[in-house]
Amino acid sequence: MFESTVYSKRRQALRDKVGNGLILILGNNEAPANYPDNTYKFRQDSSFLYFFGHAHPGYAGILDADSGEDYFFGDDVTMDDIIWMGPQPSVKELAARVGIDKSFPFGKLKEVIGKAIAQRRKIHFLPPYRYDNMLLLEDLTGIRASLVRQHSSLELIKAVVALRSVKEPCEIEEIDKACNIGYEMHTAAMKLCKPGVSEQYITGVLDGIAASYGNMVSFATILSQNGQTLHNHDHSQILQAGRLMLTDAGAESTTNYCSDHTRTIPVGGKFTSRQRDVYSIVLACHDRALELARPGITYKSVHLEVCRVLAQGLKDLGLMKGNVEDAVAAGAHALFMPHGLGHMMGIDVHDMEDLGQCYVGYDDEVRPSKQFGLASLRMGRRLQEGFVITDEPGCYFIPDLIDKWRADKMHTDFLDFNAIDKYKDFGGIRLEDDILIIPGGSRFTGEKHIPITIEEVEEIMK
Ligand SMILES: [Mn+2]
Repeated sequence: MFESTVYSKRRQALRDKVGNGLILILGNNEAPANYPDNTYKFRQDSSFLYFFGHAHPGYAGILDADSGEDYFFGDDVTMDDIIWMGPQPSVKELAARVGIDKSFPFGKLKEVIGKAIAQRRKIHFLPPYRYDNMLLLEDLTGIRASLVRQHSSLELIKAVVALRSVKEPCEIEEIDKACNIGYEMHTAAMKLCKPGVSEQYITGVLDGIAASYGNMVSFATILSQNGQTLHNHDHSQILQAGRLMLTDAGAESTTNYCSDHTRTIPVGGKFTSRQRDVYSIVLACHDRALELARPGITYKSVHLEVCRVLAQGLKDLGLMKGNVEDAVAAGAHALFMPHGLGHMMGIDVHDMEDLGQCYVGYDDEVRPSKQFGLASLRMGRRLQEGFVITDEPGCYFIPDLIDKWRADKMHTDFLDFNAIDKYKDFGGIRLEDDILIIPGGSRFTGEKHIPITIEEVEEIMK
């Protein structure tokens, strides 16, 4: 946790932005896995962490934008809890640690909300993504659980996005720590990536590293020889010489700040010449984004420039043809890169995705696209100092997609399907780093940069 003033200042800024009414921020609760007492590892709601700090289940907070007061709700532990879990701080103490002097039992929440509704005051809440909180909101507001998401407050969503998008120095320090764990994970994967080793074993080692240095992985690890499947969670393969292994993995710091890196490396430690060709193109894309990312530029324009680098590289390789600018405008390159260049990162690996991607990555100026590929760009708007985003271009050969586009005669002016067919056994390459936007440019987050050039990767895998 940070100093209590960090949270007091954030809540004051939120009250100022929202202006009036009650702002209700719900924490998360335990989620049973296979019976009530055997739960998934607990993860607090990220907005609750941001404004109320505490990473334990069973709490809620209210900010009164009219009176300027904040309330913290939760139940003190019983003797039975102490016997099983040990002594715990009182709710009053927890509230004080985040600068709040008014704390109440959880049951009081309904009374406070009910009174405000009776007074016709606006109740602002964020769109819930857990079903128990949808049911709680139904109980508190009278809005049916299936409809509560639609009644979430757009003013509150926009205010939270505005605050959480720009990272404070104390947050950047935590993201750097998460990235340091990411370095340990990815360099371990590079050392283990040998023929005969199972994907599952390396995945397990990485998950263990995340848990041993910090909190846990920031999302389910993607690790596969079949890197052409973008989010491949199947780890059933045994590594084979000549294949590539794609690892997209990250960690959470002890305060739940995230990292998210991807590397694609040759099983056994030496790239083939065909792998070098494609890898060099993706690396050029990655580096181009770094050159361009700075305050004031839209990330959509960076994405499109990266797509032009990709298309030019694939044209030089004989897989694409025609005018590169036109090919990218038409979306032909999306056969090879059907996803976006990156997303925001913070207390969530896809930061604030629960609040709505159109509010996090887009605004009145930059609107989401419906074009295949570009539609998957999570972050399009103008970059600001203090944003933390990912730079993650890729190049994939997805046999089913290639066959479909060929059959549908898609973009035949720009794609040479006879040449592309020869790459259907290639797999996929993605390279991802996390960057902080600083005056005039960007910097990598974390102390050490995970090997990324062909020389660096082959060196560490020796
Ligand atoms: Mn990512």
